[in-house]
Amino acid sequence: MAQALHTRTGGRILVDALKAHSVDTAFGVPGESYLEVLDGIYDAQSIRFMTCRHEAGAANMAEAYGKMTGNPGVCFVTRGPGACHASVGVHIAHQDSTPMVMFVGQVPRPFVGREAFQEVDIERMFGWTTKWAAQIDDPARIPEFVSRAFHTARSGRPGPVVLAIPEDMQRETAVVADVEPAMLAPSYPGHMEMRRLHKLLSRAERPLMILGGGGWTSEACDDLAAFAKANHIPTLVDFRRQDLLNNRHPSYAGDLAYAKDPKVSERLRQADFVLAVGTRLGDVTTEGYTLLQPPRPQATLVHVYPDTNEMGRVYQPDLAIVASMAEFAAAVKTLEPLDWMAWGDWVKAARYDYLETLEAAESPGNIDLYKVMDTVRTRLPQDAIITLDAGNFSGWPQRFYQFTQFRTLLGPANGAMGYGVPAGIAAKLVAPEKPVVSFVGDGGFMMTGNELATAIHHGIAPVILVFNNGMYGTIRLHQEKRFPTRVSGTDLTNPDFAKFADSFGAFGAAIEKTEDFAPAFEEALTCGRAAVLDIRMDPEAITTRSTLTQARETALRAQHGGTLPAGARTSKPASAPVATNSEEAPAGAFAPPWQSNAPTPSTSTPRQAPAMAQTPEPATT
Ligand SMILES: Cc1ncc(C[n+]2csc(CCOP(=O)(O)OP(=O)(O)O)c2C)c(N)n1
Ligand SMILES: [Mg+2]
Repeated sequence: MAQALHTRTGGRILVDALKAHSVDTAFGVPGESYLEVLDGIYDAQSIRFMTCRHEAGAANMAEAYGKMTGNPGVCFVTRGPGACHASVGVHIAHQDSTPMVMFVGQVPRPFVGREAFQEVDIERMFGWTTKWAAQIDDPARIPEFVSRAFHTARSGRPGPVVLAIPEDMQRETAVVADVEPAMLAPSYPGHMEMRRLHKLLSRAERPLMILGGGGWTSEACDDLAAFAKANHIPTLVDFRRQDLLNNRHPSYAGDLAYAKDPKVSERLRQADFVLAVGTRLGDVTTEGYTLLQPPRPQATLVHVYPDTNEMGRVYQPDLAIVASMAEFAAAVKTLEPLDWMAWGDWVKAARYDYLETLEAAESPGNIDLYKVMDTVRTRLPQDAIITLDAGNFSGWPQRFYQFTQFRTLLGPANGAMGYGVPAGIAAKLVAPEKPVVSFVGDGGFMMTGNELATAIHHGIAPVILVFNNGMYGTIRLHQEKRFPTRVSGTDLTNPDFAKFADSFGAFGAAIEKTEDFAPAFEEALTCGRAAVLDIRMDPEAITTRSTLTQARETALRAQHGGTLPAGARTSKPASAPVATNSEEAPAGAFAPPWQSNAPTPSTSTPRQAPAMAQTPEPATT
């Protein structure tokens, strides 16, 4: 397209390049290192700048935007400190294969390499976690760099790109034309490969499909659902990818998450044919590379992935198909359906086992978390969006919420705490007409809960459910398994989250018992502003399958030849610091901190002080 060329500053050229790529939102925390860009955005009617309160929040929102839309989420941060804060979002985008483009205001070009004020070497810092990290030194090349960034972020295996933009480069002027938006270059599976896939599948007795990774489209999910249905193939999904196949589909057989149903693990071990689509067959998926043996798995492996570099990285496939998700799914859907009677019982059992996991789980204490999940599941429409933080609480939504539509789940597959709240804000920004519910632990909430201010500032209304157990529960559980009764560094003193929310101008309510939840949830969904429900759960409800005490006692038994040592029994919830000797802690010591009869607060619980070891958890509410 012919364009009238005129002189522009680098900042303006960059904003125009973003406009050319239809960028409508940029998340960030301002810095004096990119004033020219902020000034360009001042005039750009089509780009809203979402001012955040911490760069981790901004980068997480940009990542979630990328997951929600399939287009790169754009983030702006300032030099070293901003880039360092934001790096968690880049790591999420990397491990979750999410398109993202982050710009870092950089020291002036003449200072580069002198370790100037706040300087960081962007290329080295982000060398491992990005698909591409570079610095733009010439304003005339901004359109070229932005074009490459958008191509790179979306093509093949999607991922993050980080570009440093020196502040003097942004001020310099150039005469340069804008580029056309980046084109997606899909890769198609070959005809011969599809025939071979058909043949390998026809020989299977216990086939399994695994869906995961990034780069999916709604059509791709529909096409694979049709293929799974026509061939009755039991299908598992990667950790936090349950929205790739309708959980009510007759082939859906569960997710390869942490703390999954052991039958799911067994199913993958038993499979004689695995069709892995989009998944890297990574650490979590394969339970630390044990469910499939590297490099040559016991099952026939067909690996479909959009990047040739991933093929054979850990597992040698029998058939490697380099293809993008939509193109592979469209092709596989057209294969002649196979006679599935050979695996009829296998698929039925897989589905049955999954349905069994939905049956009510026991939840100790005054709040029945199963019932909470039942309320969430029945109250929300199917297009509601769920965002997850990292932590054990996420086992409840991951197990009991049924995802039926694509892009209704945003969760950090890299297990980064602090994701849930920013992701909820980004999701509600992108889809204001849909309910957005964020699940987060008390630990994760205190990492990025400050972004409530961002939600209020921009009028965004996610519902945040804080699973408050007064501890970094996940680590506490690991601790109890490895070092039973020796609680170290995992207990927390929390503010009153309902009042905390209220102080931001959000709706806040404390949930003390099961019956409190449904009316509060209703109000949260309909109040028209951001809402926080502080679910003061029993710390015993450490997973959907076991209590904290059970985990501790199992570990103690293992340490003591199968019997529980005298005085070691801990039958009450154990959120409080637990006796470092094996004597039973006094009864009141295990009361959750918010219970009215909880003992007097103490401000610290030094690890070394034996007298404090039996001190109750500080009351905070
Ligand atoms: C950014 C980050 N820091 C630390 C960890 C290690 N970690 C994993 S889960 C967890 C505890 C989470 O606590 P909380 O959010 O309260 O959830 P809970 O496990 O209690 O349900 C920690 C510290 C992590 N995954 N991410
Ligand atoms: Mg917790």
